[in-house]
Amino acid sequence: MADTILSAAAKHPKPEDKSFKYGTAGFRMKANLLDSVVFRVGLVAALRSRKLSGQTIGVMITASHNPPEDNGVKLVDPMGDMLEASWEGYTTILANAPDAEVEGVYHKLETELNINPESPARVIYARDTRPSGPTLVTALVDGLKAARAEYTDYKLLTTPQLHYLTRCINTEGTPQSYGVVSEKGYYEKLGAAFARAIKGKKISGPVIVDCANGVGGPKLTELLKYLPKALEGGIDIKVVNNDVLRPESLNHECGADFVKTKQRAPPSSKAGPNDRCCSLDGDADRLIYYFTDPEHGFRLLDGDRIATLAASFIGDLSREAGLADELKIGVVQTAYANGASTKYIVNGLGLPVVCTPTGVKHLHHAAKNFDVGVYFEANGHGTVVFSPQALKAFNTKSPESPAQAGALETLRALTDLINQTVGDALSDMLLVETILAHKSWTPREWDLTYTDLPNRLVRVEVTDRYMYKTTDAERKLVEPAGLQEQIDGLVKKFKDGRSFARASGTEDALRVYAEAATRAEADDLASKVAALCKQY
Ligand code: 16G
Ligand code: MG
Repeated sequence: MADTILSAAAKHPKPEDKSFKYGTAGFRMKANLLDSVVFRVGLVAALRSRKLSGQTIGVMITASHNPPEDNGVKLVDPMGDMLEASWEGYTTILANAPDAEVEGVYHKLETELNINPESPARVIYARDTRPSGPTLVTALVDGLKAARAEYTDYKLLTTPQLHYLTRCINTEGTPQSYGVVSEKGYYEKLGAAFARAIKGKKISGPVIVDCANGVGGPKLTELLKYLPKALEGGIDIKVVNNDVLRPESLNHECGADFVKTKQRAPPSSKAGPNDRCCSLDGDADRLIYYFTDPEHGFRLLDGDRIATLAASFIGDLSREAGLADELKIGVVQTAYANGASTKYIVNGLGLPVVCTPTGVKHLHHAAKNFDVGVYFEANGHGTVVFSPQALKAFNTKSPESPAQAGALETLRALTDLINQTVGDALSDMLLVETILAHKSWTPREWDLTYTDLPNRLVRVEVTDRYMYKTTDAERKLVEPAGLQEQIDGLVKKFKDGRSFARASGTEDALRVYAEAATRAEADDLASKVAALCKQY
């Protein structure tokens, strides 16, 4: 078997002078540079599965909100979590080995990690709609074959669907079973849970869903078949930007990242005043809501808003269910969360907030320390995770009144509706729709819960982004020495000022975020901090 890896690696040569790093989004770059990387990810997936005695590992080929010519690849652990951190390092090592050494490095990892080469290796994979996907799948399969893994091709899926399936496979037939192992099983689970969650409530008007011309479009269209229809007291979903036949349209002037960073609706939007709109990103793991207020113009309801909405709803339900004292509910955010949202959660909702570094794995991990852990990045990626104790309480508490029974049933429905493996735009959208229906809120009423501080995010080109090292969940720089003191000095001059700088984990740049009492001050603070950082 040994020379199989050697000869297969030769068919997928590594571009010379190129080094790769498994970062917050796995490997992501121009698709034509990824062939060798994806091949080697196939090898790592097999090793990881063998290390875990044949539990199934997921591989997703996607570049999310990046332009169509990019692609990416990431690994999913058995419970649907992001790949364990130490394995990011092993994956990076294998990705950077010269072609002739791949086999040696593979066996070295096998020995060092104490992996039995005779253990079974099982892998499932899927991809988004990018034209480069099928070729990269070929490279992946060559890697899986060379490592003698069993594999299943799930073809086109959203990223969260692959996370869901990975967990389903690994829990099948156990008390922790997460659902039927099929794409249809996913739709049936969400559809049934949504029907239960909105029972007796009315969803007002349609919701317009911008699918970024990505894989979310066909998948949402499929999901619709499993949802209660508007005429039967269900939901009226209008799917837009659902063109997966013109690859160049993917994420082009539409999608969650466009809406969040440009702070405006996609130019193609035909939504009228107060129409409820939302956007997914290219692999449907981010969700952003918005509407146009006739008086105040475009209004963004981002990940912070979804987190506060979910936390307030689940907090209320737990109280109604008589479980408030038993369950620890908390919210996890990053430094990008608007200061007004943090204040609202702590002072308005009376819930604790934890801040972690950027990247889903950090938030997810911290959320697990609560019984109900609500986590969202401001960019719209997030979900809610429930502890075994919370699930047990929802399922076993005997209600003392019809109101308590109702609250418990809604909580149980939510645990099925919410994708607990990872942020899932389709599931999150049904969650938001459920909550708005329960509260009888329009987007405007949702928007009025608190007022965002004006903020600005700028991308700064620097010679070496690795020079900038942070602490305190990326809110403070420790290197270069002296820079943080200067930023602090600037921030003090602005009312409600806050600013931080951190190196991007996905591109060669520094990001500077600033917020302040007025738009002009936020812009001014951001550009001053950016200029300061550039000097170093
Ligand atoms: C990745 C992360 C996302 C984060 C973003 C930050 C995952 C699955 N995705 O897309 O959560 O917000 O990176 O990018 O963790 P940046 O480091 O370039 O600012
Ligand atoms: Mg994404």
